[in-house]
Amino acid sequence: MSNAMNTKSLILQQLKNATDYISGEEISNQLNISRTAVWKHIQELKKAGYNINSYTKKGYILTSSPDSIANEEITPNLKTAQFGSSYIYHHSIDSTNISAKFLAEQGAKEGTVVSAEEQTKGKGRLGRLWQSPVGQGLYFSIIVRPQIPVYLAPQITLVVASVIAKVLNEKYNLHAVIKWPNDILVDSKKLAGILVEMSSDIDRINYAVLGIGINVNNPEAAFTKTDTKYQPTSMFNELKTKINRSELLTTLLAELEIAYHTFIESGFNTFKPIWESYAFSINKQIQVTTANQSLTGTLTGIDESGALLLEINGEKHTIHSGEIIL
Ligand code: BT5
Repeated sequence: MSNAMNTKSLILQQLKNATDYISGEEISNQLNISRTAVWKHIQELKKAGYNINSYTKKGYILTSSPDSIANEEITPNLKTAQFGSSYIYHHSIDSTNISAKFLAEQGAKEGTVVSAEEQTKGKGRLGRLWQSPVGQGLYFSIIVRPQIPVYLAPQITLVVASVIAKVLNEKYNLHAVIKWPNDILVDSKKLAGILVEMSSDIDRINYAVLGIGINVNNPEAAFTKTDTKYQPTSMFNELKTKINRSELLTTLLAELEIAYHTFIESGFNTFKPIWESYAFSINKQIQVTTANQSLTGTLTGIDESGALLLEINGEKHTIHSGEIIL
């Protein structure tokens, strides 16, 4: 965080903690900056959407904060040691995954998070697009450097999916399920997607970028129905109430950090039952398309590597990559 950002954040914290007006003089004394500097930072906060009333004799009072995931709203509220300790926020960006990959190549530390209010080229799998309208969803990417065998990398997507499903169910009361491998659905509609991208040698992962997109406060009309396969939904659509995105993001970062460390230390076995407990259509008939065929059978679970297990006429099939058709 730059010094200017730090000071702005500190002023904001003072305003948030104050129960009444706080004078410019008091802020300037506490932070050891001039009153003009205080005034300038206040103007910047106002521009960023904070409503701050000022009276010459009394000072400043914060009357409302924007629903923002800028540093000022995230950094002071982080409950993590690593995830988000370097937090790079953009108002608008092509894709947080593209940016995170670039930073990872430059040596960015594990746990670096890139987020944005809007993505102009949000990425899905296989060159698909992720709609990322400004200020409505969460779009963020976490850089990790897992020391695990390359063939186990697909498990990372499943760990992330388990965490998102758990948080949505337990903290937000949403009946969210995981559609293998990377979709989070509510009521058969897509609420969130995960895109894990990685760089590796034959025997070693250099880094992985965990890209997460969640529809949070999008009104239904916000989605362009580009693809009829997926009916989108948002937390707001389902719960009929606005969600505080910064709180959701800091909660997810905390839960993801714990899960990631458990996964690295103890392996996927801890997550397999959690994943299966949230799995969409478990023990039901599903149709799966892979690169060269379409299969119909009963989804019985996943194996240790994270591959999908499908039973067709009593025979077990293992599917490493593909898509479940709704
Ligand atoms: C995904 O791909 O679901 C992965 C999405 C990952 C997005 C995050 S946002 C932060 C990070 N930075 C990025 O650039 N990406 C990641 P896939 O399974 O391929 O699904 C893509 C399909 O979902 C599209 O073809 C549409 O049908 C549908 N879709 C697109 N935008 C959507 C949205 N906002 N909500 C629901 N469905 C959507």
